Amino acid sequence: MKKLVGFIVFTGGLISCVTAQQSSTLKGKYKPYFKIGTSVNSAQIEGGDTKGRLLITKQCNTITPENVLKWQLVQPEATKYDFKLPDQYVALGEKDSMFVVGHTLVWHSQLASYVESITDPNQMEKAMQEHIKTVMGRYKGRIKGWDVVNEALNEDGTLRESVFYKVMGPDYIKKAFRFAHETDPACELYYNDYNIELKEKRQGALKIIKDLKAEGIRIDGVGIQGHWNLQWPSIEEIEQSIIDYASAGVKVMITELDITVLPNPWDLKGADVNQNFEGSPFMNPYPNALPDSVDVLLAKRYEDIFKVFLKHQDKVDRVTFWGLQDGDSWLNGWPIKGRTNYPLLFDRNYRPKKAYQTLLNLSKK
Ligand code: 9MR
Repeated sequence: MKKLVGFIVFTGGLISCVTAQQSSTLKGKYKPYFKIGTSVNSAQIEGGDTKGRLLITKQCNTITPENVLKWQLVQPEATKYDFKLPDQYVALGEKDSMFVVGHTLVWHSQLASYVESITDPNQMEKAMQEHIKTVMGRYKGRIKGWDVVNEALNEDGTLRESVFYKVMGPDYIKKAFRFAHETDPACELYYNDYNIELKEKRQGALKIIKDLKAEGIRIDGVGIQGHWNLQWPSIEEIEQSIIDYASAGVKVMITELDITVLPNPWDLKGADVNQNFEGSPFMNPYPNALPDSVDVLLAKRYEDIFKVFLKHQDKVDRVTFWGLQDGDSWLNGWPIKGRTNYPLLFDRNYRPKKAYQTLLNLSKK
């Protein structure tokens, strides 16, 4: 997109106005509209992945830790914390003045085993409070927004029977948000989940937001994870969910965006397809390179998705990709191990793909 920028260049005594490309980076391009981020992994945090580190700094103004702040890693035992990588993560974001996100405080997955064995409601509440106060408290004022509760819903919009739900009942969500707000009153607090752009599950997420607000409990944003594919979900569903969440009074964030280009075994009928297709060329069609035709489809899909984000830029606060380059993506190992997927904007050599160029050149219309 060409945009006349308001500065003047002196060239050999001549004065001329400059028509410039709006920006040569994603964070620059989308700065007027929403933040652009990526999840960061241990190699990027520790510095082993120097190319990755440079690219993150260049392209992003917000980061999310892919794993290092999850309960199992940061507090593996009731009295044992490991803040080595989380400390480095926060410092990495601060060094370049990025908006540093915390992911995630209360989640049934990647949970420490001592929590899984708690059966007494008071003890569970104490464990939750302790975890939130200690982990969130350590980064008070530095981590600017936290995924307080992650993936609390079933696909039909009812509450998942997680260990927190079973032991504490449905109010565990309110308690988690209260503890978080008490710990860092200035911090933004989010509910984060996948498939909550779909109609049924969206009703569940809206209920969580409304119930919190009805009791005056702080919630600032909803995180639509955005683990999508080339056809699904529809742009209409994405758009409607942005509208519905904004109407409920929260900021909309796309928190874990990636687009798989591989066949999905769960779309197939029949049992045990996962095992049957393990290692099969049918399920891993591009082991060496992404065909140009699919690269084009991926770029088009990203374009369609970002058009709707731009259309609702007054409601969308942040778009974070789940991984920087294709080699980093969890989708190489899920739902089938050992595949070669291409869901992101940069290839395995950190080179921008067509989708990147498309997003950089997209005009807001
Ligand atoms: O990308 C993460 C992967 O490295 C972990 O093994 C996995 C464990 O559950 O979690 C992945 O990230 C998840 C995120 O924390 C929450 N939403 C779904 C993401 C993909 O599974």
